[in-house]
Amino acid sequence: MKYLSVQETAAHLTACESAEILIHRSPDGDCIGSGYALLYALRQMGKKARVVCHDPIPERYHFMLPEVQTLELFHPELIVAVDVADEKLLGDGLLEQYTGKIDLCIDHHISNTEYAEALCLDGQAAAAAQVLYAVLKEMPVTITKEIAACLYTGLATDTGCFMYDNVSPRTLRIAAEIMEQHPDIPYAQINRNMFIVKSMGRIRLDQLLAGQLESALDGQCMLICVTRSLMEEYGLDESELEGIAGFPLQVEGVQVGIVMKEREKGVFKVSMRSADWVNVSAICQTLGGGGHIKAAGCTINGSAEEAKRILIDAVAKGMAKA
Ligand SMILES: [Mn+2]
Repeated sequence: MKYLSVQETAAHLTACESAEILIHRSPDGDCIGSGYALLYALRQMGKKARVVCHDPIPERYHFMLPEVQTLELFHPELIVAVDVADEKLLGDGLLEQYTGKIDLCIDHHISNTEYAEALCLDGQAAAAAQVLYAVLKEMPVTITKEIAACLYTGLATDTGCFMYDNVSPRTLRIAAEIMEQHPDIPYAQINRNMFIVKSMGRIRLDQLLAGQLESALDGQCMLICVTRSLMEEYGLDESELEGIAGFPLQVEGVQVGIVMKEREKGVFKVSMRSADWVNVSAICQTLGGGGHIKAAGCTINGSAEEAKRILIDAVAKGMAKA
């Protein structure tokens, strides 16, 4: 594995004839936005490119997708992962297919497992879109309206609409540059669709979640468990649960918020968020996961009660160490 600078990454991408772009499973605004921004950029340069994801792209992100998908088969010269901290996050089928074959990774997760042959990592960047913007600036590419909309969506979604403390002057400058160059992108509408609009089922779920909050460690840790049966009862799919990770942190006095989502029976996908001083990336790493200091995740196998105990134990240890 070797680390590449933004310039070297740009040169690598500029030199390739075709690329396959991998994004993580349960795709979010940042990996979709970054993945498609790169796709548009490569196609603009006359290269063949496609984005590959384990899961379908949720409907609220469809405005970023190209009108014409390539049906043409090609053998990609370069395999690029974007916003993928760990190969495992590609999802089962893709992991099998691509493991050990990823040429380049563009990422902003400090916990990146260095699985790709070359890595362009900026652990300070608020979003993969922020890293990609720097890379695209070094390529003979015009930041078109479609690329700009993708990058903006990546920045907005990974920063909670420019609210989290991963936002830096650089993040805001990129957003400002994009807005200056493309005043006709419906920014407010994108923000509204990403952060305000929810399905009726989701509104009902929020209500239900409030009733399900479980307090641990003297109220410093707050936990919610979303089981399959709950999702079925409320007619929800996983993409609708995307924003709930921050929900437990809304409670006053909470330092660590945990949301457990049952992906399949006995398998919980866990999102952990820190309000202030607790490093949840370090905690999740002790459980085989990782992420950012204030936003991380892992997967826990077992019954809901077992998983809760494991998580609360790990948080208690992590808080004691800090
Ligand atoms: Mn990201």
